[in-house]
Amino acid sequence: MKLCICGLGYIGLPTAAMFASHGVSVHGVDVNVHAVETINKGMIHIVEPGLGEVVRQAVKENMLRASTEACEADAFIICVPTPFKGESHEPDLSYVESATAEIAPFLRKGNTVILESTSPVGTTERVAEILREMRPDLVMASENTDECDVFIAYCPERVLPGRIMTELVDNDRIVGGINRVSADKASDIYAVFVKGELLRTNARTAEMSKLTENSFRDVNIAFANELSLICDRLNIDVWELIALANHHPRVNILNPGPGVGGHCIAVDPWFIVSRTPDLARIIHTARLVNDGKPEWVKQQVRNAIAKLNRHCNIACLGLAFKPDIDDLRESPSVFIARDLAKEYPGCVMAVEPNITELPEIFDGTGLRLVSAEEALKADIILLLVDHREFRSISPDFDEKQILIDTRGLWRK
Ligand code: SAJ
Repeated sequence: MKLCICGLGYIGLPTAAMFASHGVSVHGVDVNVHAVETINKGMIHIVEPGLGEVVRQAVKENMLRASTEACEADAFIICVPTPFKGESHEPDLSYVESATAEIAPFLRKGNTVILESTSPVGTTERVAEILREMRPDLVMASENTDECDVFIAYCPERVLPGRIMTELVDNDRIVGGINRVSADKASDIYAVFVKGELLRTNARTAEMSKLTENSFRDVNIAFANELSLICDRLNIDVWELIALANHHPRVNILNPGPGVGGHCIAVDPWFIVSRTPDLARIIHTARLVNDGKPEWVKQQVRNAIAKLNRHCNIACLGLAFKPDIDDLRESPSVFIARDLAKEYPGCVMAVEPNITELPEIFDGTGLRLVSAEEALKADIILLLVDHREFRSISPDFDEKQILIDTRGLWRK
């Protein structure tokens, strides 16, 4: 089998490498020339445990190569980003549409096209429509009939960054066909390496299921974040409260934090909200609660400065969007540290054990990257990420210091 995979990012490249290491000849496509060149040297342009070795081996054995252009294949997988557009939170499908247009000229009778990108409901049908317009010579899959030349399906990924190489193999997967035969064809393709169950359904249900999984988590984190605000007002330790409530056999509350980061949980719920704004009330409110948390954390810092009533320095512990990773993208901790550094010039430092250099977003803010040891001497200590390096410390603060612990790590 020969596969053409469009988009060689956090999902596309591991998927390409996984197929290639299971005997499938993979042609990867990306618009990023640096990514293409790096992969063709047998190296990787992203950080993911275990990925580098699989890519190196696959390239060496000539099973994986990258290019800026698509080519003929038996099946095509689209793994490009689907961000939202600014303040309106409308999904931006331009990458999916251009990847679809890119593969259209190479399609042949008997091919399968799979969309993996997280997408609003109806996007797989939109892919089919574009292909139908561009290739009137082929019968594209359509609902209610299994008669077609090209099979089209939606198959979302559910892997957790940091564990992608194992979760790709072990997780159950949803395979949603435009018609039944498309689900069967796509399922056969993933069966090459997936050991989890391959659960067949239609494309719309598969699209909604991806959005539902991440919205479920967002809503549950929002519940924990809302509790943290309520408990602060009522002078109750939210961590103790949650631990006690979770002793109930049917209660399982998640952890409050400084907000929700990353590219998935803070984005995907908007795809439901933008399609059904009048109905998605809890999902919408959860987004607002989680997006509002960084501002509340900054206010805690301002309150602490007012309480100390002197010139203060502030140490932000952790910048990544979650513990034990180096990924700073869309991290609430980054936004909090950046805004504080602008508000209190020269007074803010940060500790991030997983990076050696601050990203561009901090340019001109004067924020300093320091050791944990130095940070723990600051007047205000703002714990933002419960990295393992911080978990192993038991700090001893004096009464002149104020600890703001957004993760409940060092509470008394
Ligand atoms: N967070 C909390 N409290 C919690 C749990 C998480 O504040 O109790 C925060 C984290 O600190 C982080 C954010 O939520 O800022 C998201 O982290 P995460 O670990 O919940 O999820 P992601 O974004 O790394 O990966 C999610 C996963 N989805 C679900 O667990 C439902 C993953 O399986 C998906 O494949 C991934 O999104 C994706 O690509 O969609």
